[in-house]
Amino acid sequence: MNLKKFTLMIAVLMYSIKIFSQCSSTPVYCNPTFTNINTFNIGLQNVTFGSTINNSTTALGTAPNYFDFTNLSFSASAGGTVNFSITNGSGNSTQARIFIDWDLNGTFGAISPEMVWSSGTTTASSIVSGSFSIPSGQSTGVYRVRVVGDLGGSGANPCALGFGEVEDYTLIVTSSTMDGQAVINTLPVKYVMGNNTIAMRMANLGTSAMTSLKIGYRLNNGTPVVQYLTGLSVAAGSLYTAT
Ligand SMILES: [Ca+2]
Ligand SMILES: [Ca+2]
Repeated sequence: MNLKKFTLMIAVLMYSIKIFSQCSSTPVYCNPTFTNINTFNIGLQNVTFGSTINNSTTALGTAPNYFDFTNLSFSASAGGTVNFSITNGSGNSTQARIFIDWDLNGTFGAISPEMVWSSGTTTASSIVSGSFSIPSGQSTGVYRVRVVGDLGGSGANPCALGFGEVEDYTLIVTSSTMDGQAVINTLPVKYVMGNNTIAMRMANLGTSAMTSLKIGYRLNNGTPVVQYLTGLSVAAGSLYTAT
């Protein structure tokens, strides 16, 4: 049995009839802004990463233009290679780019290394593909990936677009010597009086399947609660959400 342990500390502020909790160790990323929101069919019709992500979506250019798919993940080890493909929107020429926040500072650099790939300008509905490498010294962990599709020549900025769409995904950099995981977030962020159902999203950073979990948490400096989850089958380099 591959036993893994999480410890989650939840800070709680208690008000008269409601309890609010805020707990997040992940960076906060910009919500992209768009100059032109209309049915121009500019954006991303499909995105693939490795063997685990093949996500077909609309690409209308109408609101919403930003999509959080960070519940979808792909994995690779440091020094490894990731294959990907992007299908442009059907309406206009598109420039697509992929960004990864390698240094986990909450921003995407506009140039290499955090802009890991750029398509130049390609025609509507083109399927553009390629690969990028995980830096050889990259730390094991969970990373935000941002895919941007904008009107050809517009620059495909990660935070401010002319047209198009933005989709975020999760990269898990794994290691054979790593047995740990990361708590990515907890849900809900707002608690009510009485029983609350909480969710914890975790990443298996190792290269073997995870079959059980030990989760510990403590509220308001109270007695720690430890819970064991067994019978799991969480593949190496993938996400798991416990509720
Ligand atoms: Ca889309
Ligand atoms: Ca960064």
